[in-house]
Amino acid sequence: MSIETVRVPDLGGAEEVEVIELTVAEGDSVEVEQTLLVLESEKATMELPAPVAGVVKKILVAEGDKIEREGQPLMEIAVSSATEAEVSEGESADASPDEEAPDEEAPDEEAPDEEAPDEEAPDEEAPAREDVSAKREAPPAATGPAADDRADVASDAPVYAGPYVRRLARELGVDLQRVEPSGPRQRVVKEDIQSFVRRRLAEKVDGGANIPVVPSVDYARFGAVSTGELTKIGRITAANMHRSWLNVPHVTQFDSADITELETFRRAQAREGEARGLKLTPVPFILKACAAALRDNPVLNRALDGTAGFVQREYFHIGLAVDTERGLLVPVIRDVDRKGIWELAAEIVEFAEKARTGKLKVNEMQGACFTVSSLGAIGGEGFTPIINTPEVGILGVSRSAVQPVWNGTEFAPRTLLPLALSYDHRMVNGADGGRFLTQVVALLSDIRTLLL
Ligand code: CAO
Repeated sequence: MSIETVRVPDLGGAEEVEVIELTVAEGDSVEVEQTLLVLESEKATMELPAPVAGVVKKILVAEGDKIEREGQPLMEIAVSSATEAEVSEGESADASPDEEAPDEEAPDEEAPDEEAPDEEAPDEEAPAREDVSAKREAPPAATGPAADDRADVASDAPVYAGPYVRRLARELGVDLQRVEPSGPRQRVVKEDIQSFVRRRLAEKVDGGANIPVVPSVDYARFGAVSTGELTKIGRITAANMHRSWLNVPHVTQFDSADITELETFRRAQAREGEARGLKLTPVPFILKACAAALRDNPVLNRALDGTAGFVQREYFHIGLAVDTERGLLVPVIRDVDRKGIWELAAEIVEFAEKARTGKLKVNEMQGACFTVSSLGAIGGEGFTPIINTPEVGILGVSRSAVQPVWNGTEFAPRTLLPLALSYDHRMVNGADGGRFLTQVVALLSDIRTLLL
């Protein structure tokens, strides 16, 4: 019997080489070419095959050890005389035993017992091997470029990968469970991560998720121009609107409320308004009607939570869009359902003033369930407001106008208020939206019901 020392081979200049897996234990019998251990550098993972058959006598390194130099002894294999005779016979027949062991003779099939040390080694004995120790499930049949997406693999399936590959995956945000391994013994190697990332990036482009770029135009070619910059509020609004436009499938539904009686009542409050130092506009009535409709149509008072859930709010805070010189601001009027018309009117004036003088606090613009955007004082017959996502609804109010309405016997002059409800069709169905808007219309058309 003689002792064969297995040494670190020529590493081709690789640095920071580490022993990432020992596939045999002391006392194991090994065949020629059977994998003894796996080394990994930043460039590659390599298996070290047994140069001779015999019994592993001594293992001189542990998993996680850094390789110091080429030629460093790694393992000692006791070679029996019978085996030695075989080896020398083989050597005399062909001086290159390496080439005699083609890939098809993979030791996995040849010596299943020796090749399954992982099951024999409990995790407690080799915690560092936890991620590489269990046998990996056979990968699904590769079917081309998309086969890397292993969404079907159980998330707790063990993954064979060394520390460098794991670090690379972490840095790139790649879930190793989803990467198809191509390395030896179902090992994920650096190239697998790279091609995974390449494919995902290509998918993004092919999948149309990228937005075509609007070409820039030299407007000065066509006449005099000047340039300017968006205000900070303008930039934030632009980003929010873009996000909502891209994410939310908007539906906008239109109706008109007959506010003839509301207007008569409102005008009758002029003296009371003077006494309070307030002007009563249609907006507080609209807020009040929305709070009642949110209460009765709770789906509009939800927020989507991820793709499968929602949050049902039990409070009724409503944002009110305020036009300011610096841009659009949306203060939030809290607990609209519990406040009276005058109280709401006072808050609107206070918030509009704060918004226009830059005094709104951040928390006064948070927590809305729904938004009202009124262009009534400005004009227009209708517009399609963009939802302030993650809210699921917004009411756009346009300018009321006196119009002839058929009352069954004749046309009568009535004041009609055009309303447009935009809703997030992922959460709100047309029927929900229809019921909500119909209720708002009914409440504004008969304001006595608002008191109920
Ligand atoms: N139809 C007809 N007249 C209306 C009306 C309507 N729907 N809504 C308000 N008015 C009248 C008011 O009654 C008032 O007239 P009087 O002085 O004769 O009474 C006048 O318009 C001015 O109202 P106001 O603007 O001072 O107050 P308001 O309560 O109507 O609105 C606020 C308050 C803060 C909503 C408003 O000032 C504002 O900023 N609106 C713009 C919101 C906006 O920009 N939305 C778009 C967002 S998306 O880009």
